[in-house]
Amino acid sequence: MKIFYSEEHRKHYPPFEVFDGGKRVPYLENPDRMDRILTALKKTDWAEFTEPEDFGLDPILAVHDRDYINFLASCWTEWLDSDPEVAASPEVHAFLPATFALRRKTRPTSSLLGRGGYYIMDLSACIVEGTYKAALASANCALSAASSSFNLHHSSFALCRPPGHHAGRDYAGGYCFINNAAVAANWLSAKGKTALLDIDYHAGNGTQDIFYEWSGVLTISIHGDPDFEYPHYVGFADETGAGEGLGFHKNYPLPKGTGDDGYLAALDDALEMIRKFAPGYLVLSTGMDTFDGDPLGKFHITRDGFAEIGKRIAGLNLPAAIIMEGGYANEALGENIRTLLENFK
Ligand code: SP5
Ligand code: ZN
Repeated sequence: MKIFYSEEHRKHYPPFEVFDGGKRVPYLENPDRMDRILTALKKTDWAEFTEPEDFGLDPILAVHDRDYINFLASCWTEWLDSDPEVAASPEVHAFLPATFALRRKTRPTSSLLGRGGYYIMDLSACIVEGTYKAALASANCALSAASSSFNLHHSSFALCRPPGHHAGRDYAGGYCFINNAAVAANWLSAKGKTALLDIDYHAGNGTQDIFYEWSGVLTISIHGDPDFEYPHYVGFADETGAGEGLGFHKNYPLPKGTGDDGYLAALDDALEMIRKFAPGYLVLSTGMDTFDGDPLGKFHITRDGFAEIGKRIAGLNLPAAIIMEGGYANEALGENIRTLLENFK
């Protein structure tokens, strides 16, 4: 199986994020996550590591706002220029605005912090020097997997970092900057009918927003109920698409403590919906933060659970572009991913 991977992610390593209550903690979405997965996959005899191709900006701009992407591209150098002393201090060393845009008709104002509050939805999408290049390389990994699904009619894995499913058309959030899975699904949808299934623990709010009013991609997300879990405001069961997209989005909000059985029941329902849609391609937003003991999750999926989840999804028999999203139990992450991927090789 082809594994699309770029070393470009390493310089996207913000030193901290801010948790609820204001607690500053080391950035959980860290390069070590990739090292754990690389180590596990290198032990197999089927992982074929490949550099991503460069697809340019067009397929990214097909799902993202141009001004937002320009903001990501220049944010770090503008931040350094605007206040070199603050920006370079070891206490700060990340771009993280402290003001948020209100839910009224609003606009990105011209100052950097005005654009930051407008384009970033929370305190876990810190921008540092390497962020934009890492995000582009990550999107190219996803596009390479999509292109491989199309050309080889076989599944492949995009080892994306930073992840993408919380990023919307014009916003970053939840460690995500460019919505890799949405970029890949949109690209694939021009080749054939495409379904996107999101199995990250958190609702795929960005993906939902991007495709909400369009019937071209069926989007489904299985996740912790937003009634108690991040991203808090998106991912409810009654959100099923709008306009032309009505009926082409489905959420499965699940309770705290969900284990293998409860999860697999929701998954079977989702797979049935995908079968009825009869796509030619599948994009799988793959978060491993549903794992029992993940520091950000409240589900109890076991390793055997991941084997079964992988087996059932692979049973769709579709060329899948498997896109890495979250998963923060680093010690278990590599083996969890290997267990899931075994089914698609
Ligand atoms: C891609 C992905 O999985 N992004 C998740 C981003 C979640 N960020 C919200 C952090 C909320 C922190 N809550 C702390 C609970 C620690 N026990
Ligand atoms: Zn997640």
